[in-house]
Amino acid sequence: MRMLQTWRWYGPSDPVTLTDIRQAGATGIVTALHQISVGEVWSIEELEKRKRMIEWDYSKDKPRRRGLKWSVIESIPVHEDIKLGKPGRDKWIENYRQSLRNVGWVGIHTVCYNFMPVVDWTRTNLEMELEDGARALAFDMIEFVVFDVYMLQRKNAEQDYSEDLLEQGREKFESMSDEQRYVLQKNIIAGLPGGQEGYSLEQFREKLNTYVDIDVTQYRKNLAYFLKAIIPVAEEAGVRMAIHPDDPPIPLFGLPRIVSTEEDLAYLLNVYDSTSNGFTLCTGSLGVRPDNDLVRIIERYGSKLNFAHLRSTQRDGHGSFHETGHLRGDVDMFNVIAAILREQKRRHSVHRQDAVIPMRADHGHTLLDDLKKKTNPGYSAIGLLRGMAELRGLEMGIEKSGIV
Ligand code: DNO
Repeated sequence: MRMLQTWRWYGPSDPVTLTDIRQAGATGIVTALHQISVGEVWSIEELEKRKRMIEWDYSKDKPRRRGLKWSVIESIPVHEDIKLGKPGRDKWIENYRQSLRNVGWVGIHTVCYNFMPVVDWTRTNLEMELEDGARALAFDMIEFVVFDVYMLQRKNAEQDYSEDLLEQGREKFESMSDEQRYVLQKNIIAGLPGGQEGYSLEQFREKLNTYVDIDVTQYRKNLAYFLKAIIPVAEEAGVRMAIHPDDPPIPLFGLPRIVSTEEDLAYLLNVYDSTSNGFTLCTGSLGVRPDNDLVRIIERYGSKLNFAHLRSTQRDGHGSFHETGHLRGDVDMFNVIAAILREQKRRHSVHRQDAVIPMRADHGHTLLDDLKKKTNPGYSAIGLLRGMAELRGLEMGIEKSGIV
């Protein structure tokens, strides 16, 4: 039994069309109603409208099925008041619950979301040049220090870094032109596709300030409160939640990060034990930490693995990494896929309805023709097509070899 091949589509403004996606061989669509502001209810009307757009082609005389299904929502964003544990959070939680009921009603069963404070996924470089001329997303620790300590000048930021890093950051900062500094700032806080909206430096400082009194323990409590309120509704609606790990899985800007390690997963999955309270196995996020053993995570928590983002990174050993080919780098993709297929088999044997796990190739390189086009960083068609093709080939090989 193979995984369900999905593809993230950013909606009608995505330069990658639904036809492109179909031709790439995916059958599941992963998308969100990006036009709805954070916290508002996703109505049945809006959901159905988008679902029709995805699943039916109206361009000919007669509507035809496209052969695509809206199978995963990524993401329904969580309102900051919920993350901050503010007194007003119950109103936003009620909205979230209503959105989940509506999502289940229209027949979508998987919802990916995250609980990262202030910043969603974070990179310092969106077009790192690889030796073959393709471009990749990268996180450079020294550049991050440049931004945090010398540009943002966050209070007490120096305490978070070694003397050595601070020194390298200072040298780098001094060598950078205004334009380079501007690009760095933009990459880090102007918002990446599908993530939180962007901030100016001033707005960003204010946002960070709202978290000064929230440590990891408090932040975990805020997540637990949210889960206890939404998971029973998700269960009833037939929706499986899939929390996305912190990307990268380390503390940033002194903010609490609570979905970075196996221990973090154990905590949150335990808060409310249900297959509706699951996680997204993002191998590229979790895989940045050498202490995250991905295969062990699948073996231990596989019953709650509700969605897979497959990609790999290459660490430099000093806190920096870049996104490498899907079958290269630090992620042992062979054993990861084998472990997922084993989990599928196990589910099948106990007659679980969700025996087929949706997966998508995550973040491709920018290459070939796409280098000349305007694309969403990490989500250009050709790079993802390459990643997806490699992954499905590997999956087929593993399956046919009979080792699973
Ligand atoms: C980046 C994505 C994240 C992810 C959200 C889920 O490419 O993996 O933006 O969609 O964190 O809520």
